Amino acid sequence: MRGRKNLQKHYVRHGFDQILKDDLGVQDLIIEKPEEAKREEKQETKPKQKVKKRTATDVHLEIKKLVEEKKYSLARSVLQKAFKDGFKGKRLDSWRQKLMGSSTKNLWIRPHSKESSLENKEQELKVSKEELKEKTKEKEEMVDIPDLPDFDDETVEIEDKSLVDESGGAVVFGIVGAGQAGGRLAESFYNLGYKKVLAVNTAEHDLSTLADLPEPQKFVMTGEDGGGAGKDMRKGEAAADKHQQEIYESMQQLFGKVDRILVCAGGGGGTGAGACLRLVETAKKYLQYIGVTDVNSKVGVLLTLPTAGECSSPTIANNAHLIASTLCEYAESGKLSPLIIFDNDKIKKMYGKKLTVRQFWPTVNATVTGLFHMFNVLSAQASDFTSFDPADYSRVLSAGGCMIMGMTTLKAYQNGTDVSEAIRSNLEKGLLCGGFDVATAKAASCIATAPSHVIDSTAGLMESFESGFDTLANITGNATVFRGIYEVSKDKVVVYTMLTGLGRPQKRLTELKKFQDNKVKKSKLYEDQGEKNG
Ligand SMILES: Nc1nc2c(ncn2[C@@H]2O[C@H](COP(=O)(O)OP(=O)(O)OP(=O)(O)O)[C@@H](O)[C@H]2O)c(=O)[nH]1
Ligand SMILES: [Mg+2]
Repeated sequence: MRGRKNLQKHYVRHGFDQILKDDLGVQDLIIEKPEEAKREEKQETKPKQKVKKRTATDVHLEIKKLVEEKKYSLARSVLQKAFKDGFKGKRLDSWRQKLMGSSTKNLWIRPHSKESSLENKEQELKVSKEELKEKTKEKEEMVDIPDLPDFDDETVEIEDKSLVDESGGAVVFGIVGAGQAGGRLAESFYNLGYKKVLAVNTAEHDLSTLADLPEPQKFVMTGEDGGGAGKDMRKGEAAADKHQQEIYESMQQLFGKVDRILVCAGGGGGTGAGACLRLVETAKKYLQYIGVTDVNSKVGVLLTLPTAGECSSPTIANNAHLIASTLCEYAESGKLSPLIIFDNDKIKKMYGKKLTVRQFWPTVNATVTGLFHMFNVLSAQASDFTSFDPADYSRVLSAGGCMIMGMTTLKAYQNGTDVSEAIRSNLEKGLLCGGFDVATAKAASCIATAPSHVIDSTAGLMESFESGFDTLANITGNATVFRGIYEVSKDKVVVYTMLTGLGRPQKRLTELKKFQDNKVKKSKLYEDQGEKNG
């Protein structure tokens, strides 16, 4: 670390007296002229030596070294400056891809990131020195005009230097993944084109396994005693508390303009479940900052429930019960929307014994994010038959309460009874979380997709689908059913269902409670909630 006096010398050497005064909060600087500065003055009178021109290779090597030293922020600054200075080349493009994701619009510097060091500052100062010179030059060339009073702009347009969403969905989501499950789900979303992703974890190691996510999209919430929360939700909560400001700033840099934010976490662990509510708070603040209205219905949570095997640990069952019932309370009282619950146990049973250990989580995650994506992407597309439009999708997302999704492949679809039966069975077996009372649903979306040859040759298919949709409305106690019929390239007839505004999955929560050990300490934040939920 550079000492205060050395820091002063360093700033003076760069001619930034005012910046230094501001930084130190003093009026005047009483500094001896440093030896280095004297030496530099002397050197100026000597004839100038020939300086070797900097090449793209030099820039590449400099960035490589910084990345090896994990100084990502500084590496980004160097890269940004190099592009500004006109350096080009495959290696620099590849750094851009690695450090900033695929978007070329994404040239930003993380101002308060973890590794923000004096060296960072030094680099930023170099950049601003040049900017200062340029500005002075510009000023000299400018025409003098009289001062006019400032206009009171009603809305401030936010310059979007963030990542670009490539999901093709009607709604632009910012995704925050907390803990290992949350991080992996976030990565799975990223691979579907949801580029506005931030993964946070108390364990740096878990973040490093998210190979597809660019480094700037990972944030380590350092705790008091090293990595991981060890299934202690209080630690996850405290870490998110401590880093709330930095996470907020990361959202500013990565998300830019988004319509909604979805926080993903696995119920059962310490980090994701513990940090979840704090992240919801931060997400709401961020949406407010970018001018989104009604933020309570624009921040949702995607929560997974643990498998029965995992619940043999009372801590996991206790954590899952606590976070699930707390989030249900939030969703029921309109503090977030939607609360999407996926049950790992149910998904595990659906795949039976087909999956290897290596395939298990990636397949579960691809199922979860793929199903979610399906509704977003179809609502962005017009159908020649019945469109599930963006306004319908928005209403479903804002309906509050819990949300579940499911899909079913139709073996028979020749008449209305076939389709109705398939939908009925989907609500019983095909939803990716059980224990809900589907009659409590306030709204539902049902989208039928079929290949061209089925669409062209099946007489009465439209009526069959319609009667299936009506069945859904009946079973859900006359929830508003938003419908869609789409022609797709997949050679199957599939019906996707999304129910929302549901009451909590009481049966599933009771099941989790069976595994609980009441001696497990509860976090402060959840204490009252835990008592309330029994
Ligand atoms: N769907 C899904 N669930 C997962 C995945 N990994 C873990 N889980 C579930 O999430 C629960 C919580 O585990 P983690 O996400 O590892 O926990 P954490 O939030 O990192 O918390 P700590 O490890 O205690 O710091 C587990 O009990 C699993 O049920 C995943 O990749 N996908
Ligand atoms: Mg973990």
